[in-house]
Amino acid sequence: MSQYRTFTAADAVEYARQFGGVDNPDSLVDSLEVGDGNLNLVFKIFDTQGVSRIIVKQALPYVRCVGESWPLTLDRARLEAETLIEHGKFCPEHTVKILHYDADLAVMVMEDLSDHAIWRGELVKGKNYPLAATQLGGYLAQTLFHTSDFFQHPYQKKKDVIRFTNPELCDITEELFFNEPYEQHDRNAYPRELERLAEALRDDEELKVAVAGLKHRFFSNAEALLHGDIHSGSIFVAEGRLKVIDAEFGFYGPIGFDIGTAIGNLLISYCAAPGLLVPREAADAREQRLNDVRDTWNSFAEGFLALAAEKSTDRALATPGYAREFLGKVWSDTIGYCGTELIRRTVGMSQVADIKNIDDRAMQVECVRQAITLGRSLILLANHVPDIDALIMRIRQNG
Ligand code: SR1
Ligand code: MG
Repeated sequence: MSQYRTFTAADAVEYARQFGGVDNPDSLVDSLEVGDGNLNLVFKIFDTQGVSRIIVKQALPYVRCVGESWPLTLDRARLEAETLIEHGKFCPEHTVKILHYDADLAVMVMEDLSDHAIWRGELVKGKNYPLAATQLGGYLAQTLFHTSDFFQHPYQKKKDVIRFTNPELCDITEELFFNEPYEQHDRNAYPRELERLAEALRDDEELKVAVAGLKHRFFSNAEALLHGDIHSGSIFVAEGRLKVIDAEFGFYGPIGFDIGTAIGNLLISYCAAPGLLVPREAADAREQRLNDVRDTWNSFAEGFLALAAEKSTDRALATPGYAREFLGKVWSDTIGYCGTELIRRTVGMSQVADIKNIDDRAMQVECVRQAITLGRSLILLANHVPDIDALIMRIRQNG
């Protein structure tokens, strides 16, 4: 019988004392539940000085932002911890450190990152972290290369595809990214002023065929162990530092999904800037976001190619020229998945602070309109944008 119980604040302190690995466990005396994501409980554990020392995170048996009417597997805590541990082997500097996890309690203990801030919140404030995008591209290169067939032994890779099979969390993505925004659905949450634009998505057969292709590859292409939900709310930043958290959507999927999701959130910030900042600051922020998009892709692509040249273990995949050809397909997928992220965050259920924090209603609607039209163009053009310069040009043309 499962020993699962939902933690109270006191349970979280007791658990951190046992499993936090701190020198003086009795100094941990207090906790505060700070989870503001859609799914889980997150406790900060404080010492006698009031300093936050450690994080205890527990999965609930349902989707937190909806309630018990939407049950959700507790196995996501194991999947999250094991994905982060796996990514941490290959990119420790940019992956949050997991100190302990327990699959039965669906709980994990991890390093405290209180000296960092969530990147989305910083983007909303117009704060720039010039190294963050290059670091993010580096994290993507390291984690995606080392868990792929370029590097993994074929037996180990197949075992890991099974270990990281994540049907319930993938089902959320399959619905929220690839179905609901393109149909009438109760969970959609776009502004009523954009009904005609939403209707145009629903009526666009060419667009829906392209989205079907992206969904099909999400179902089938077990290319690498993805983070699976790498948006700016899953990334902590500080001056010169970046740490990725929240990998419960981890599974073996198409590499372009992670890169496209990450870039898509930078472009949501690009679209939202005029609604959040005064004009001069907004113009600067938009240029910074385009630089971030360029740096993320270049850092990923250069990192992946260098790793492929140096460390490919499969004799056929190591053939000179193959990694570059493969990256061409990853590039097209990246643009397509980036488009679906823009649309699902604006038309669909999972709305983000970049848009929600815009006070002026007319401006908010315009920012959403821009994100939707950009998302649609990117999905349709995914196979026809030759390189990063052409992508940046397309984004500028969108307005
Ligand atoms: C029901 S969960 C909605 C969204 O929150 C998570 O962070 C993922 O992005 C998911 O799509
Ligand atoms: Mg998350």
